[in-house]
Amino acid sequence: MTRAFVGIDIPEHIITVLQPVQDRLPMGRIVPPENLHLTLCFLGDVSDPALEAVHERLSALHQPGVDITLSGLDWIGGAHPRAIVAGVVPHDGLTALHRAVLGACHGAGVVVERRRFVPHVTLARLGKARASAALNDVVLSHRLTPFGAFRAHGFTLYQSDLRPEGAVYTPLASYPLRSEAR
Ligand code: 2AM
Repeated sequence: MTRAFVGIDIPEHIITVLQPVQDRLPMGRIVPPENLHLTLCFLGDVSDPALEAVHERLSALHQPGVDITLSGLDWIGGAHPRAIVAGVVPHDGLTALHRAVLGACHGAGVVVERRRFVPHVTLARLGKARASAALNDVVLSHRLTPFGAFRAHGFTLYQSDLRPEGAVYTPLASYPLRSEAR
């Protein structure tokens, strides 16, 4: 079985903006720069044949490239936040890409958790710790901070290995997005 997810890489010029913000967070496990990404679909543990079927379906997608704008810090996880994230400005193109990837996974027979798609880039994980007042202050002070924009020209199928020292994400395959809308 392979723990897998589909996501979009964050380019260097955005990581450069996000890192000083991560440095200001007074608590939480900071996501290292090489792990920063926008999840399109979390597959969980999938068998090798299912992963191959997902790969085939993702290869067959012909979605256009998507403009992604990151703005504002936020908590996710409801009443007991589990992570601090950079928000992603809602965009029809991104929603359409998410739906297409979800459809590819379903088509491959992978049962994907039904969660509302709230695109974000996780910057730090809190685990079971309660957010401190100092953390709340930093998040509030960056509520509306723009973190930049980029055009996603592709997306990636990742293997995720959970290790005591943190998750290791290994790209298994990358899929281009069309450079112009049809
Ligand atoms: P998160 O950043 O909001 O935690 C790899 O684990 C990626 O898949 C993470 O970006 C994570 O989102 C996302 N993901 C979505 N659902 C998940 C789940 N049930 N378990 C673990 N990761 C999940």
